[in-house]
Amino acid sequence: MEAKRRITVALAGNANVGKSVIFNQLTGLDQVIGNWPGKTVERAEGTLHYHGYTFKVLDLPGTYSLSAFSIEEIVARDYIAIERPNVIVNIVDASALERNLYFTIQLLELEAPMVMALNQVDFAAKKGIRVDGEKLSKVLGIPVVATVAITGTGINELLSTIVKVLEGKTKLTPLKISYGKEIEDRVEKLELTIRKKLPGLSAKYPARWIAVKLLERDEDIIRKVEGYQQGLEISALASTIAEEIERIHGEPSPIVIASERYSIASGMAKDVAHIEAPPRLHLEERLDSITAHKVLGYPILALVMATMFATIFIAGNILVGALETLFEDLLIPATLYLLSTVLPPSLVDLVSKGFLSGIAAGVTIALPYIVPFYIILSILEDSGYLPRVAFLLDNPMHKIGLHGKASICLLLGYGCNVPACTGCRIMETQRERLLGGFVTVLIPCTARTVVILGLVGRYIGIPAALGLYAFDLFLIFTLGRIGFKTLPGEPVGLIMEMPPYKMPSMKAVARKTWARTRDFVYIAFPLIIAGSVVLEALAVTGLIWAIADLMSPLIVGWLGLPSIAGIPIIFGILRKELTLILLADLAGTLNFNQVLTPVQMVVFSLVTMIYVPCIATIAALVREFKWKKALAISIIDILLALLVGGVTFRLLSRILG
Ligand SMILES: Nc1nc2c(ncn2[C@@H]2O[C@H](COP(=O)(O)OP(=O)(O)OP(=O)(O)O)[C@@H](O)[C@H]2O)c(=O)[nH]1
Ligand SMILES: [Mg+2]
Repeated sequence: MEAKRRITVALAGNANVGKSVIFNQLTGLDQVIGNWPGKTVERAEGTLHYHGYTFKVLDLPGTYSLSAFSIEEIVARDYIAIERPNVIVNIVDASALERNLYFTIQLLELEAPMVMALNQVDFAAKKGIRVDGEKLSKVLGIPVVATVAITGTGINELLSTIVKVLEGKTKLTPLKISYGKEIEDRVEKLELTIRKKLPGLSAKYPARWIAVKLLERDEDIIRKVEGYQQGLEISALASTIAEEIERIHGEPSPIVIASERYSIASGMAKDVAHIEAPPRLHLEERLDSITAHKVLGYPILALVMATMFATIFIAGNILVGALETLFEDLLIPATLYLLSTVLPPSLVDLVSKGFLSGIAAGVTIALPYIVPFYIILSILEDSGYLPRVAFLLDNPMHKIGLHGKASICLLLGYGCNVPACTGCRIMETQRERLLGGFVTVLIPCTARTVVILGLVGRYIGIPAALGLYAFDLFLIFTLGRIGFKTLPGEPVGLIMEMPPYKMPSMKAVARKTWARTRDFVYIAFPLIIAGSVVLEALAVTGLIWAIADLMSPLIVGWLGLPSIAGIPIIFGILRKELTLILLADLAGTLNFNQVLTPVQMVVFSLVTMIYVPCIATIAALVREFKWKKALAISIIDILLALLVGGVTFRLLSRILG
């Protein structure tokens, strides 16, 4: 009997409660986590083996309700009702119990087999809130496990509870939600009729739930009901009943039902949560009022960004110096010496130029900037600062036809354009997503930062590098404005819950940095090495000069760069940092002073910063917006890069020369 059973477990709950942290704990995967609502935009799947079971774990996007307000909500409830996972883990934020229980009540109405993870109990305790899990469990009739997802506390107990439920050792006696008498009687009447007349639909969704949804005038359910024979009759009946409710309560029926649910949730929350001590969150509150301040907020934002890049730059430079010495004085000579004892000189040469120099360049040029960047970005993401930025930048964003949430995508873009592009789905309309994607890919990601800081920052100075970032923002604003004029339409207002500030967990930051660095190494290093080898092959065959000649009018004539720089720029489509790494490869030195003048450094960095982001981003664009739009965005970016590069070359040459 102990054959492995496959079990599906879905994690459901409000946004920002810790679903993805728990998902990562369970599956060992690395879903995005951070302190703002709406990170998970697509359901993710992972596997876990536990006590002879194979769990398929699903991380669902966060939703506040299970009404037909947004696509995610319909997706989530259809998944729960129709695909019927074996167990739903309702993840609840103990520090915001009432709002979370509102969602729990809807899950109960869907009659989903449920276990509750009462998460963030540590944060609730800091706010002086203690939730009596046992009492909550009795009230709801389902097991409640207290967890602190970021430390992994309670995760094992959660798993063993799920298994007990599966094996029938823990019985679920889920609370039946009942409304006030006038509503309750009518719901029951409608439920009975539905059960009788719509057996097909009642097999999919619980009949009582359909009744409640019809009274809530849920368009999706009305459509589904009317798709059945006798459906029209049912929806007419529901409509009459809803009107009766409206007459009694003097309010639209969906509101009457929602407020009944709220009062149930709030009654429960009062019953099980105890405010033990006055909140000790003075620091967080003060931080909140300063960072989201109408005036002070902006200089703080500028300071945060400048500090971020300056820190990355300083830390990066120290690391570059140390690693350069390590590689050039020790590792490379030692490896070459060892190789020369077994290989003929020509092969040693190939390995050295194609392989070793590629790795050395990757490690010494890229990693030193990338790792500190990831650390700082993770801290920003986990602290809760990003939603404040969204709030601050709401007005400027409206000027380019977007709203504040888009600024979160932009900020994430500094890390990597790919998730930032996908993250644009947190915006409400297709038009906003497209505009958002269009401007997001213009944000210099870490790879481009490697070029900007490693070249302009290092050889000209940090102010010049920061100047490039500022110019980039100007460009985004201008293009965004043009995009807005071409794709007219008013942006939806900013609706976003403001999560409280939190001390980022160092463990989570370390884990996230490690995951991102690992991805970088896995994806970028093979490309760096392949690029170096291809380049070496081009050099050996002499093809490199033919290509350089061919590109010379553009690269030398228009952009004013040395002809050799064209090839790294082409390779940069694979990964942006390749432009600099291959330039070092080609020049045979890590000292870029010997290859480029300061003006050329600026032009080279500008072109790299602006022209189409790497292949991975283009793929993300295709996925989100289909290939025509992706192609259009890519072409616009290439032309723009060339235009800006050529003009800058002429301007700077005139000013400086
Ligand atoms: N203090 C504390 N913080 C937590 C806990 N669980 C999660 N967090 C933090 O809460 C934030 C949100 O966690 P996520 O897992 O990203 O939330 P989510 O539910 O997946 O959110 P969406 O994908 O946006 O719906 C992150 O900053 C986490 O570090 C916890 O138990 N204690
Ligand atoms: Mg998530």
